Amino acid sequence: ALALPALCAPLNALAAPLVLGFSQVGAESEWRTANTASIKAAAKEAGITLKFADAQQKQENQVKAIRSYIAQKVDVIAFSPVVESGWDTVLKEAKAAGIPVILTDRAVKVSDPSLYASFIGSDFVEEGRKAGRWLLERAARTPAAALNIVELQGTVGSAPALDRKKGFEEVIKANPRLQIIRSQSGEFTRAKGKEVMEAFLKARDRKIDVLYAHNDDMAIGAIQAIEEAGLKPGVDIAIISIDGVRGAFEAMKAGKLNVTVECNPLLGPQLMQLARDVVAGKPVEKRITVNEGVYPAEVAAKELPNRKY
Ligand code: GZL
Repeated sequence: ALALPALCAPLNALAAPLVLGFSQVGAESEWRTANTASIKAAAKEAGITLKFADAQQKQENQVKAIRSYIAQKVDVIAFSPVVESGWDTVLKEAKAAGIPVILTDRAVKVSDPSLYASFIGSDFVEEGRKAGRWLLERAARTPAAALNIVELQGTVGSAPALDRKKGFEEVIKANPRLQIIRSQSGEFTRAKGKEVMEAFLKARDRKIDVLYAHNDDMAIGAIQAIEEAGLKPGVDIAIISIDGVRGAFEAMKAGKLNVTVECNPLLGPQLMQLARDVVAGKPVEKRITVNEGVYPAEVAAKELPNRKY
């Protein structure tokens, strides 16, 4: 009998590692690539077994992945919801299976907030406000009659697209000379951002003074379209974007982008700690935000070597 506890100890030490099932939006942008890398590296570092699925930006693929994690009886599920709505059913299934769910990066609109344990991600409305404040200050220095803005929105129905639009419009309404004359989704990708910007430029009825892009990848695609139209991005058309990825700092160094609002993708370590706490039944904060800055072109060259994504 004495030997038994000793025997058990090593077995306890070898207890199965925590299993986390993660459903990722896709691989649509530099931001997403950095986010995925952070999650995978942090899981390895934490000794957590990560099951990972890329949904190619389709909600039905995320629902399928979450259902497969429920069937596999993982310890905890986490996901970045591609759009805000349509999650009640599958989250109720996870709850019925007794598997806690953590939201990362983007939020959901659900009937019952107990359907998820915690949401860790940026405040997208504040990111939109920061973009608007930069433009307000610039407009105050530019005594032009009006500043016509075109907007490249993120994925239709996604929290970042809805909230970045909301925050930006809330701030720029302080200056009636600032008008959004066209707004369309570029789906957070360079290719679609370029395609939509080409269409904006072809409609020659109104001069375009400013581009507000909900992420750097669409801004970088738009920069190509602006150059192909014979205009100078960052000069003829001021460009404001969000994420703060390396490509944005390189574009600012080249004088083609005016400012990027940081949106931190490096959520991996915090997610792993949150997963452990949730599985251990520890109380966790319902809403965890990350601190983020604003980087105008003037600081790009100095800041570029410090960038982690
Ligand atoms: C923001 C994230 C957005 C990024 C885009 O947290 O959801 O999705 O801004 C990414 O680059 O595609």
